[in-house]
Amino acid sequence: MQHLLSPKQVANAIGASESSLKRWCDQGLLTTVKTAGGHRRIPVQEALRFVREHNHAVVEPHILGMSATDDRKGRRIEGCAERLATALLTNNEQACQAIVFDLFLAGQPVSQIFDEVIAVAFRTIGEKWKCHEADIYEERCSCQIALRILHELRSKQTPPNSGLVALGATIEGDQYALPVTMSEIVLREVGWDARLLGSSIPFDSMANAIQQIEPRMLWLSISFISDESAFIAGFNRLFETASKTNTAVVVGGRALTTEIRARLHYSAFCDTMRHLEEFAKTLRRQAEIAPTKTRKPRKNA
Ligand code: B12
Repeated sequence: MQHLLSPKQVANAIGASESSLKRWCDQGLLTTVKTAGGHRRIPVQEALRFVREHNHAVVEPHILGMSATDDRKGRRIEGCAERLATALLTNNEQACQAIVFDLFLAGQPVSQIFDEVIAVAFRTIGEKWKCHEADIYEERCSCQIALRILHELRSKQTPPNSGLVALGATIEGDQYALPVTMSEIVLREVGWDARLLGSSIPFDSMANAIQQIEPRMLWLSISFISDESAFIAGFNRLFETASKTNTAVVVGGRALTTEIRARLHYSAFCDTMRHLEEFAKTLRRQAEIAPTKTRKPRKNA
């Protein structure tokens, strides 16, 4: 069920007056829905979009369903990666949430939070694991916390309505869940109906999904390759399937070395979530200018 807020609640969340809030609604800065009794209500995702885009300070984040903040130092990216690594390794989930959600509420692009805070924190954790300063269970536990935070961020996004479907996955044997989940959130942030199929999906199954759903984009995060030749053959076959439905194949991930990439067919390679965001925006603009003629509307799309 949709979580709806009254204008007064949103006003309280950002320390504004109820009349200002109602004026912004009247100006169309906030999209509202009407209750059966004719009262205006604001979906929580819409309130968050407004707050982020218009740079409002949030004084009562819990009203917006965010378990964030207690101070303002977390509103800048600098220093957040180190703090997050420490909070993850000490299993302090509340502190982890505060770091990420503060940045989110402050309007920092999710792509930047992912590239410059979460990925950097995990690099630190990886280094500590390598030097035996962090145990395997601490690394795994950190991943679980990060995934819960990513799922919560996703639930706070406005549902996409562009009709542009993107499917995402990791390849068989690749258990790395964070980058592929981040990609879904980044794509949804720029209006794509991004649907993460999951981790460790065989190429044949991905091909079936492409044929049935005919997405405009397939994104693959490739962090681990067990058999290089089988991967290259399977991937290039998948690219052929994707070409038939005019599906752009976008790839990224630490396992894609320059040598491997030279042997692959794909539409775009991205080093970062920021790159993905920019590419997705461009592709969206192109799709809006020239919708694909062959693609027919699907019941469950
Ligand atoms: C967590 C983790 C794992 C977990 C993941 C669990 C999970 N549920 O996700 C698991 C348990 C799978 C794991 C396993 C192993 N791991 Co590990 N792991 C890590 C760790 C600590 C974090 C990885 C991560 O998720 N980072 C966060 C993501 C978001 O960052 P990222 O991968 O850099 O992604 C960024 C970009 O690459 C890009 N990107 C990535 N994918 C995509 C996709 C698209 C479409 C786009 C646009 C962009 C993009 O954007 C991201 C954000 O900027 C790294 C350390 C590190 N340096 O990253 C080691 C690390 C990758 N692991 C390592 C190793 C050695 C292993 C094992 C071999 C250990 C073992 N002996 O069993 C196995 C591999 C087995 C396997 N089958 O995969 C080494 C790899 C060394 C090397 N030179 O290759 C690392 C670097 C640790 C280290 N310092 O030594 N690991």
